[in-house]
Amino acid sequence: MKKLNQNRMAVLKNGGLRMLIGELVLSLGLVVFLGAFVAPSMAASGGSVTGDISVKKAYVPTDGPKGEKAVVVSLIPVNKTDFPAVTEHAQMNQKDLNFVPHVLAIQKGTTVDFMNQDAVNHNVSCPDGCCSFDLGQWGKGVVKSHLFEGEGVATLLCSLHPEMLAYIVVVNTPYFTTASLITDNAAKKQYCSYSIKGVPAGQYKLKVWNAKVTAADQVITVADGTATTADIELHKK
Ligand SMILES: [Cu+2]
Repeated sequence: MKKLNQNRMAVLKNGGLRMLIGELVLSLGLVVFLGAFVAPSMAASGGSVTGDISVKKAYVPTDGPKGEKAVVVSLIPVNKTDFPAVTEHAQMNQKDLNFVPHVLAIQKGTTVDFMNQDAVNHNVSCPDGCCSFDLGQWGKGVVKSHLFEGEGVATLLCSLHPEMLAYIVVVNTPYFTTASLITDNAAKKQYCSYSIKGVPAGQYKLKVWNAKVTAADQVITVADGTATTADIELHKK
């Protein structure tokens, strides 16, 4: 009888252990199964790149519609030059004899719509080698479009109004932002900050564009789920 009980205990112990192992395997399976769905979205979130921008030994006029406060920061992947096609159009309008916005950053392959919102005719043309074009003249409420296939900085002019000027900065990357310089006259400082989120892990060349000042390229490494800091010092061109 005693032996039988001992045997039963052993069976119960073994059975209990088997059940425990079974549950563990099931739980692990569930974790792996769910992980298969969660992991790609976590990986896709990438990292971010942020930094302070400051102007050194130079002054950038930042006031008014033609103020050069825009600083375009772009991250060019070191080992990648092909990106999904851009389907969304960007807008650069003509309003009160100005281009609005004064600086527009776009990914290469973006179509820009130019709407004339003034009562007078406007022209939009670009003399620069990367992206030269002339869209002719058109009146109020009319939109003309242009596809930017070249990389570089397109100076926009209007042949009817010599005072009109704007820039379209065409970058071969989906990872870019436009920061806006603040002028602190009392402290004699010009500065701002920038942030680019959702950047896939990898190595990038950080490039900076402003109409009046420039900065050296930097090579940075982005890791998933981390914020990489890259401060930028702008100086005379
Ligand atoms: Cu015009």
